Amino acid sequence: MTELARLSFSIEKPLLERLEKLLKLSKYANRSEFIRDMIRQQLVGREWDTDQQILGTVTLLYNHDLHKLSEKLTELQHHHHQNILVSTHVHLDKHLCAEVLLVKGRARQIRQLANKLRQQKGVLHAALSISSTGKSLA
Ligand code: NI
Repeated sequence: MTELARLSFSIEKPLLERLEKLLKLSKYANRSEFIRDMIRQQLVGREWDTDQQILGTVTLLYNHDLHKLSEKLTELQHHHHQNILVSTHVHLDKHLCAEVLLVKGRARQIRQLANKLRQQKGVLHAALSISSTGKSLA
């Protein structure tokens, strides 16, 4: 296990009160883990901002009745096959489909892929969730 370091820092009282409120709302067991997670969140954001190799998911919601939409989405995914690790398709009802893609690659490529999917006519929602390959978090 990595050796722990203890630190102290100064913070304005109103900001500390907000931190305590966030802690209470998020139900973290302790302040240290909350702050560790905030740091990790910043590190992941930095990976995305600097176009590193990242991991993420794209969630799509669309109506498959729309002419050629399914084919277009499949074609786009084939074009970006190197960035898509796995995909899952769920038929939500008679018309609506949901797809989740686990994606990996340069942050810019992944954003482009998510944008292209989002911009297809008939896609009702496309959400990109950002995560990490974990290299900067170890
Ligand atoms: Ni479907």
